[in-house]
Amino acid sequence: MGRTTFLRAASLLLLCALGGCLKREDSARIAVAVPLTGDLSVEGQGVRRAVELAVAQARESGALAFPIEVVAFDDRADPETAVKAARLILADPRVVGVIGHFTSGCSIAAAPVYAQGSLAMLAPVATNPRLTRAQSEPGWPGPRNVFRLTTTDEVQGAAAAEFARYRLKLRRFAIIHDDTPYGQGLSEEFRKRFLREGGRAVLFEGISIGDRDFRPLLERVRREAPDGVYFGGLYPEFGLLLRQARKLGLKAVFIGGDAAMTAGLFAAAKDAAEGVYCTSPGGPLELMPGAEKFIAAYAQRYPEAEIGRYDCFGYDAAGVLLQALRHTGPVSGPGRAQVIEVLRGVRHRGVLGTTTFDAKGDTHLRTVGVFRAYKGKFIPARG
Ligand code: ABU
Repeated sequence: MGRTTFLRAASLLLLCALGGCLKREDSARIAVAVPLTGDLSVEGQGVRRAVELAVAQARESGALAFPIEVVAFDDRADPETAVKAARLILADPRVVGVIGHFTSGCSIAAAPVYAQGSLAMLAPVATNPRLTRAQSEPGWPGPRNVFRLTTTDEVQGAAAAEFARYRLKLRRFAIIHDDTPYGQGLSEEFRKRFLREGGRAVLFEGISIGDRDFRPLLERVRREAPDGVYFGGLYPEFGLLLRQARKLGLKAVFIGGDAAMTAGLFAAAKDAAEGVYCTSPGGPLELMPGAEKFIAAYAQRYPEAEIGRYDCFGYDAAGVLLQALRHTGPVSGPGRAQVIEVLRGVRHRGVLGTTTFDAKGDTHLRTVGVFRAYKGKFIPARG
């Protein structure tokens, strides 16, 4: 037994000792907490389906020696609702881990609730760096329980800035964000790297989720005549902004982040989406190491559903958690901390590649792809 494995085993024994005689359940539940209604429901439902697929496969293969089921919670992409859902999840003694939340705002709000009950949280797609950083700060109310399957906006924002500066050779950008932890954080990361690479930010401005009229802001953008506009936010606002920008005759190149890169963008922006660039952690699904089997299994189980950009992250989050549960069994109460301990050293080969976590809880997989909207689809961008 290596030193690390020995230390991990020793700390598990200590946890068991501290927890006294740990109560064991006969069965386990994995909670998935994502938006199941509202603008982001297409993405949330996709993640839920992917988690259910992974759990069904584990059940069917006999990989687990106990019954397991998925329970889904709708956080409506709203941080307050997410906290309420987190409290319900924590109160269920059969829940051994949670996959969620979808947005960074919900994830950041709910993570300390799960920490209070030593419940592992696997965030499939929330990209704000603060999510994992917060758990190393003083006052965190439990163990470091957050693990993230996607790379962060530090990486994504920098990738977009380098693409803009060196591939597109653009120098002046207007930057607009949606005032959420995700949108603002991503925009700040873009700006930081863009300035470092010799670019200029001629405007940095927030809008609000639900805004419908961007024309006064776009008039200001037009007066600045930037080469590009960077948008940090979700697809409904980005789609509307694109339409209004094109109507005003703005010729700038538009770049968005992963949450803009959805089928919903084409519905919201119509023709104005054409030529827009977006970054997305993980690169194209088809080129991911475990894509082929995943795509086939997904199509077989959900013949009516189109596979979404984020589903592979939900699927691998479930795979990682299931792998940990093979070691811990269906724990509850203080025993939930055992799942966290095992996750720290997990090594899971999934669709995204081989997931392992750094000391912060972030994945070591840091690929970011750049895509371009072309005839109603996103295709890998050449620059
Ligand atoms: N990164 C995709 C989901 C949006 C967010 O992080 O809030």
